[in-house]
Amino acid sequence: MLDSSTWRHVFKLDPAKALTDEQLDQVCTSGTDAIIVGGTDQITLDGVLDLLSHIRRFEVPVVLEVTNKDAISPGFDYYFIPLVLNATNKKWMMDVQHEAIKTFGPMINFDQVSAEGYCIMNPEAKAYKKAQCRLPDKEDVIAYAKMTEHVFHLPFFYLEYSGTYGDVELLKAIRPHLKETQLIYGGGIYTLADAEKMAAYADTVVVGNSLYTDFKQAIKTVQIKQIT
Ligand code: 1GP
Repeated sequence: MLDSSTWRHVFKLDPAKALTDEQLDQVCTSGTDAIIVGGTDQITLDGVLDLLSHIRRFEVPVVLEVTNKDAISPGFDYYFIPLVLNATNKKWMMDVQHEAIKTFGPMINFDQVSAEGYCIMNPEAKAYKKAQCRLPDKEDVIAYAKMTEHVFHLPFFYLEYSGTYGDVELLKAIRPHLKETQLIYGGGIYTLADAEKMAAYADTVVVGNSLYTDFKQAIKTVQIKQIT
């Protein structure tokens, strides 16, 4: 069974984007708690397998965040299924996941599968547009967090600002409402200081895009594990 409760820092790698082999080695040996492979656009099985074959040579746990059922592969430690809570199109809360379980059900080891309650907060993010999200206010977000913990009993609530740095006050407001469900923050973390601010309230911070734009700074964000 997955024990992610101690994960403070996670890198997210996008199969549609490129790092050098040397950079990938550095990500895998950085001391991050896990690597999530995931993205929104142009996620192909080839891209997923390329990353998996590289990361698998290291000990770090590797997770596939399932966004395209045609790019699902065995060989990951865990599979995270995003349920987009603020999607107005039910397809992204229920239907794509249903289709994937229907197709792959007989092959799935459900001990490796966890659902993430996603709340996408950046209207410019590809995932926001794709899932036709509605922008929730603070009370809405807190209600989503409570539903995630008390109604759906999901292991993760993911406050997703993908591509932009989010509102730390909102994260702070969510914090007291989640005791069992792990609070994940992701979006616009470029520096250790960015990571530190969010890690004050999030159980886990996710660093993605900055690996592709400012690798040196991004890799240093792992140091929050020592200082928080
Ligand atoms: C994306 O939350 C992650 O799903 C990380 O966001 O790419 O903006 O770092 P960034």
